[in-house]
Amino acid sequence: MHAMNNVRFEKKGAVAVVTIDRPKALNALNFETLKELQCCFYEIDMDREIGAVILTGGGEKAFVAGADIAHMQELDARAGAEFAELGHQVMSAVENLKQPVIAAVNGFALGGGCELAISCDIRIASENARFGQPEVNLGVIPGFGGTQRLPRIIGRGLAAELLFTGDMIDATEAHRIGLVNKVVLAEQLLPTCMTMAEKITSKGPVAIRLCKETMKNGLEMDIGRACRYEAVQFGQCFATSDQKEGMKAFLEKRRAEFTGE
Ligand code: DAK
Repeated sequence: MHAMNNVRFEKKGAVAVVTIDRPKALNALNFETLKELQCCFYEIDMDREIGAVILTGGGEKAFVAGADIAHMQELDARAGAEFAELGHQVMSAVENLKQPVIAAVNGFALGGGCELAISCDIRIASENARFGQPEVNLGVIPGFGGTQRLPRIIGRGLAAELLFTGDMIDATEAHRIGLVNKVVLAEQLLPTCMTMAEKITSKGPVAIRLCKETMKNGLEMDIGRACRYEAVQFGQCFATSDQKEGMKAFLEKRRAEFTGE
């Protein structure tokens, strides 16, 4: 991994923890931070030892308070388009990563920060987390997929309200509307995410990868095609040693020893 100024990367067993670490700017995403995230996710995708990823923010106040407004203010049309393109690439890298990604939302997740959280597979929030798409306050629309991913997660009516009003919601409300999977005390946030990540990495690695890929791609299809696609992906499992070991271990009443092959 290259030296990074704004992102920290640690491996804890089979779990990678990625921390966006610019707490003085509430971890706002500037060009350099997005580039570092892009490199980091590229390397994680290639790393077969990593089975799950936790993405969080440095400090106690923010996950990510948005795209960096000071940086954006300087952009001309061309640089703006490049910035939006890079942001989209990072969000897609998270969404399409082979491994599941859990967002540990430890404070503000606003604008580009909310968009980053909704590119993850699972969101777990601390009690002080706040979510919102405040772009309309700045005279712009969400630029990293918010108008598209938010309605797909919480439905069109609720997404419209958040996008049009720019209102912030707290962790309890985010939980009520299905934006986060659970809410925990701040000090329990990383341990809770780690327990879930370790549970995921204890399963058959090929199955986890295929589950993510099949769910993601299938959601873009009609139900008939999606189910046929699932059948093909299900068939793929039978070409793996993980399937043979998983079923053999069950019948022998022992824990499976998966190899990810
Ligand atoms: N960018 C840059 N700096 C930020 C920031 C941000 N998004 N958010 C906070 N900071 C900085 C503050 O300027 C302050 O810096 P100093 O004054 O200490 O130097 C420091 O972080 C601490 O923030 P506050 O002093 O404001 O802290 P408070 O607790 O009082 O308030 C807050 C916390 C999160 C409510 C507040 O900071 C806030 O409202 N922040 C802005 C949130 C926001 O509007 N985020 C959405 C950004 S818009 C596009 C590409 C992308 C996007 C759109 C288009 N294209 C190219 C098409 C995406 C846009 C966004 O994400």
